[in-house]
Amino acid sequence: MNGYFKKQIEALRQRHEALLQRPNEMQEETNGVIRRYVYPVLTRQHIPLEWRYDFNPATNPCCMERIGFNATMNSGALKWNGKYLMVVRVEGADRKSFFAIAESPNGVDNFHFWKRPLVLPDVDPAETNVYDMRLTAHQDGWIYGIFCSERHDDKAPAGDLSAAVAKAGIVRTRNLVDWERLPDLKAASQQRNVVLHPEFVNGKYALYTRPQDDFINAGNGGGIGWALIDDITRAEVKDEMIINHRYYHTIKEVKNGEGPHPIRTSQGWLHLAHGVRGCAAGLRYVLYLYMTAADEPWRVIAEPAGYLLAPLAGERVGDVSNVLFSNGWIADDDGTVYIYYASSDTRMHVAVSTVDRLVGYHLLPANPTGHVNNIRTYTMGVLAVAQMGRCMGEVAYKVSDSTFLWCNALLRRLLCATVIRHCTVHTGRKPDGNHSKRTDNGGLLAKQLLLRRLLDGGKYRGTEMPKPRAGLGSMDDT
Ligand code: M1P
Repeated sequence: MNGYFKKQIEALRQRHEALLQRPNEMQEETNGVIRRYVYPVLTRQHIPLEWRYDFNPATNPCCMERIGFNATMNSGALKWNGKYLMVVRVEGADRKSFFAIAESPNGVDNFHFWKRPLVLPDVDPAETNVYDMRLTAHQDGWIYGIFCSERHDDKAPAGDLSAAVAKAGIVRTRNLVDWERLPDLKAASQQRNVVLHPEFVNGKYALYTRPQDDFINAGNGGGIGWALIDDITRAEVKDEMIINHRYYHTIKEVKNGEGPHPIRTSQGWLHLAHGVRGCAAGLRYVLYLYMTAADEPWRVIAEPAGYLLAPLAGERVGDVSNVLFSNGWIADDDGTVYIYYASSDTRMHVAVSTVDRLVGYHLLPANPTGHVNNIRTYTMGVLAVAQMGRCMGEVAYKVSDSTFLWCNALLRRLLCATVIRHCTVHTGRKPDGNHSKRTDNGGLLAKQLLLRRLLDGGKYRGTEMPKPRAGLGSMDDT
C-alpha cells in the first residue's frame, strides 16, 4: 500500500467517524411549539465509506470515490427495539434512489447506516426509480412501507425524456430485513405520497392518497385523499374522497400531500403534511399540521393557518431549493415527537415537540375557528389574545408543561369569547351594523365551547375546491 493511499484512508475514516459521533445541539430559538436542532442528522457524508470507496490500492492507487452520492433525504421513520430508525431515500450521483436504514440511540444524533441497503424485490424491469417511503406498523402485525414507484410515461410525446408515471409501491416486513413486495396500488390516477393509516377502519385498511393529473402537476386533482382498501395484498382504490383540499392563495395552493401516518392523540389524529405554493423562485414546499376526528380519521376537525415549518437559512439551499419535506416522525412513549424532515431535497434534519404542544397548537391557533379561511388576522379582539399566545410561546421553555398547558387552555377560552362576542354583536356572521340580535340562537356558543370543532362542521366541504369565503372571517371586531 503506497503512503498516499494509506494517509487518504486514515483521513477519510477520521473525518467520517467524527461526523457520525458529533453530538447535536437543540437550537435556542423556539416559538413554543417546536425546536430545531443545529446540525442535520444525516447528510451524504454519513454514507458508509465502504459504499463509496473500493479501498483497493492496486486498482485505485489515488483512492478515488467509486460511487458518488447526491443526497440523503425524504425518510420514513419508526422506533424499533428502542432505537430511532429512518428508512432513508439515498440518491446516487446518477439521480437514482434506493432505500437504506440508519439508526440512532437517541433520535437526534449518532445516526449510523446499517451495513447493507434495503433489498427491494425487483418486480418490474420498467420501474426506473423508487423513493419517499412511509412506514406504518399496522394493527395487523406487519410493518408496511409505501413508496413512490416511477416508470417512463409511454404516452409522452417523442423527445420528452422527463415525463413519468408515479404509482404507489407496497412492501411489508416483520423484521426490517426481509421485505415482501405486494402488487402496486391500483388507482385511476397517478399517485404519490400514499400513506397507510395504522389502524383498521370499519374492518378495512385505509390509505391517505394524493391523486394527480400528471407526474408533477396536481391539475384539477390533488388534495389529500382517503380510500378504504378491501385487500392489501391486491390493493385498489375504488372510492376516493378528498379530505384535505388545496386552497386558493395559501401555502397549499399548488399541491399538498400527507407526510407520515398520523399520530393518535386524546383529541384526535394529528397529521403532518406538506403544502406547495408557486412564487417567483419556483415551487416552495412547507410543512403544516391538521387534525382529524379520533373515530373518523377522514374528518378534519382543526387546521391552524399557515405552516408549522418552512425552509430557513441553510435549509433553503440544495438540490431542489426552497423545499421542506417530511415523511417520517416518531411519537415517543414520553410524549416527545421527533419530526424528521429533509431540506431542499438534500439532507435530513430533526425538530422536536411534544404531542401536547402540537395538539395545543391546533386548539389554540390565532384562528379560533380552526380553519384558515374562516377568519382574517386583523380581527382586533383575536389579535390581542393571539399576541398573548405568542408571548407565552417565547417563555414556553422556561415554564413547566402543565403551566404551559393551563395557560394554553385559558387562552383558548379567551379566543372563543372574542368570536362569540363578535357573533353576538354582528348578525349574519358579517359586520352589518346590526348589533342587537344573536346570529344563531346560541348554537354557535355550544359549538365553540363544547365541540371545539370547525364551525361549519365540514358541511361546506364539497369535493370541488372550495373558494375562500368570508363567513366569520370578515369580522372587524374592535
Ligand atoms: O422536490 C420536492 C418534492 O417533490 C415531490 O413531491 P410532490 O409530489 O408533493 O410534489 C417529490 O418528488 C418529493 O420527493 C420531493 O421532495
